Amino acid sequence: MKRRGFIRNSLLSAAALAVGRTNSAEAASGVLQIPEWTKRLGSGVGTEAYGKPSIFERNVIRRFLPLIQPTREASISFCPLQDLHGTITPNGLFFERHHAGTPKIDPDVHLLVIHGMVDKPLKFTANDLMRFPSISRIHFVECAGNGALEQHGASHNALQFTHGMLSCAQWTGVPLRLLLEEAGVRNGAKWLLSEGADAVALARSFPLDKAMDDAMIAYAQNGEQLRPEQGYPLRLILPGWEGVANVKWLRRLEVGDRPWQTREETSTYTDLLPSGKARQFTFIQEAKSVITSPCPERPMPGKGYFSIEGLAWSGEGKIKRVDVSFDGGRNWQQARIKGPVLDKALTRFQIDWQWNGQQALLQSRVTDETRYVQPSYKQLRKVRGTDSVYHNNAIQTWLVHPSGEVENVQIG
Ligand SMILES: Nc1nc2c(c(=O)[nH]1)N[C@H]1C(S)=C(S)[C@@H](COP(=O)(O)O)O[C@H]1N2
Ligand SMILES: [Mo]
Repeated sequence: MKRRGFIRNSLLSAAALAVGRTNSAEAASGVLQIPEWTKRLGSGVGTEAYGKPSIFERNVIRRFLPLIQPTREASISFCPLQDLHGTITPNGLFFERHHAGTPKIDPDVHLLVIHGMVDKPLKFTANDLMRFPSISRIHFVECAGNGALEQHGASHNALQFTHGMLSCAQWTGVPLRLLLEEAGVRNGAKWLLSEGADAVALARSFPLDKAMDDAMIAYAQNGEQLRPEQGYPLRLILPGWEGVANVKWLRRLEVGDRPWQTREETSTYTDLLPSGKARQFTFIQEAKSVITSPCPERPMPGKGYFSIEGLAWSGEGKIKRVDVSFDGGRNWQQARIKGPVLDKALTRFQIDWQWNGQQALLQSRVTDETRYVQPSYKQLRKVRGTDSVYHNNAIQTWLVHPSGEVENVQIG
């Protein structure tokens, strides 16, 4: 009831004039002018062989950090989460993380080989894999380094840079379990090595259990073949696991009985703890959430009713609830979940806000189906110390100024 009241007072009178009666030209006169584009024919159909967004959306783009400009060897581009709706990332805006550039791979030449502790080594082209029964699943990919720059205090005043190494797509491919059953995994096998065909031959070890659970070899992303940046023609998807485990341009899966201790699981992607020991094989991206509107790039448009929106996700499974605080974590209110709620996928939440124009500290906190609760920075640092780079899933605070501007801050 309360919410309907806000909307009626602040929005409906204007909306009724602009929308409700536009079928009557008379009622609309004075509001609706006849613009140029109504006076002449539009351009024909098919003028764009591959469609692009409206030119008015030309600022909705991936961005690079000023301090980490792309080189031919390595690059990180960030997804414009502040401009997106729903939970699927358009393919052209999916964040990118490359350790050796984007290889241009001929799908008819590229092979995926499965070998090691198997009865029958196998090789496939992408076309071979398309003969198998496929599955399509919506999953996020988040770099373990998402939020790394925030580990020592608020550093970037932009959602795109604090959280943009995160995207979500519907992946289509073949369950890895099917291929391993075909190859026949030998007794004693416990681990797999996945290797990419890029110039670093990026390689990572992962347990056989994950391979037999929900791992997939993807060849498509949101209905079209994978983009080159996302691993065309074949990519490993380990749902809910740190980005680097999702090896792109996949060319080799070796079955073995122990991890390989590659560079990307020893000198990088390990978390140094206060004890001086490092956590290793921290695969799961634990539950995390963030308010995407308002945010630094999307300031408050003024006092009055505003529907706060955000994203929540968990590498452990489905999210269960999201709470929002307006006062820096002292009081919490449960947000509405905007379904569908999918396993290891981005999920949206909303909460009504009647902003009185005063300073506020907005936070969101997700709880997942395992009852894990997203930690505050204080809680995270208590466990991890201050030398960790990866796996920052702490609660984000946005300071809303009376001017409507929104600032990235860390409190407590
Ligand atoms: N072969 C290969 N696979 C790779 C990488 C790479 O550089 N080479 N980068 C990894 C890292 S660190 C991340 S975060 C994800 C990024 O996936 P995306 O570029 O599709 O967003 O891919 C992973 N897979
Ligand atoms: Mo990553």
